[in-house]
Amino acid sequence: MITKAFREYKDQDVVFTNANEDLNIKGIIKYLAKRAVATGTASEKELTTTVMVVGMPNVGKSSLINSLRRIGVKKGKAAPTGAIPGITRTVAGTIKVLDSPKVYLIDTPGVMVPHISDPITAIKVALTGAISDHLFDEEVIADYLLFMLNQQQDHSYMTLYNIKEPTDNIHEFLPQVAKYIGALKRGGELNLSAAAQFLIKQYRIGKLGRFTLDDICPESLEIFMTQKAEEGVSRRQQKKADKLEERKRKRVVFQHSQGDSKL
Ligand SMILES: Nc1nc2c(ncn2[C@@H]2O[C@H](COP(=O)(O)OP(=O)(O)OP(=O)(O)O)[C@@H](O)[C@H]2O)c(=O)[nH]1
Ligand SMILES: [Mg+2]
Repeated sequence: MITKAFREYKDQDVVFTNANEDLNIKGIIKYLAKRAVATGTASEKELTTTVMVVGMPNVGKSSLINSLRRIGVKKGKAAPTGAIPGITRTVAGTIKVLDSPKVYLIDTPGVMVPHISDPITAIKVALTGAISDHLFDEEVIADYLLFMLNQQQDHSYMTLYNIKEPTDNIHEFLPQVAKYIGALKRGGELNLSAAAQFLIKQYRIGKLGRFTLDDICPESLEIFMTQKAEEGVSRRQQKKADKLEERKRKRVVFQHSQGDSKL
């Protein structure tokens, strides 16, 4: 369904993968190999391609490279990976993932959009782990997660955490989870922040079900892209207006200082 939505939206090539299970890795290698072109001298020509792997932080770029290398050239981990954003810090050369044709990948540090105007989008980005956990309020993120679960009528949290009835109140929900996992502060008070962090982690490892936070269909992709384009235009217009204002202000200051010097 999601693959279809992306394919239908501007004919993009999309493939779902799982670096832990090497899912569709051979298919990606074949796809890359097809892009190899002849390089080198006339006597020593070889087919080769170099591809840069880009994306938001912590989405699995380096893990994908390692997975491609494991299958393609049967070699071990070449790119460092980890469950927090910002593991890859620099662009450090190429990594070979196939010998013939030669396919090289370039791992890159995750890139975050400079500004997220929509607070819900910001919460979704935080929930998926693209922003460092200390930069947001975990209880707000857990509240959104509870909302998403309820919206899908997925009340499996009741059996998972021994909760008697469905709730949409995070202030009722978190204490029950904290109790269930035994998250206590010194002095015996329930540690709600630890309960929220626990839930976020459970979501990220798929224990609360596997679902996308965005509604993905060709229509919603179209709406999203149009909104982004409009936001881009209005930001550019705002920047222009700010520059003009700044120039005007400088001119006034300059005229004042000229006037002052005549006194
Ligand atoms: N379940 C699952 N976990 C994955 C997959 N790919 C990566 N991970 C996990 O996601 C976390 C981030 O993986 P990385 O490969 O370091 O992500 P990255 O995009 O290179 O991150 P940065 O270098 O910080 O931008 C790690 O804990 C991986 O084990 C996947 O396909 N499935
Ligand atoms: Mg990385």
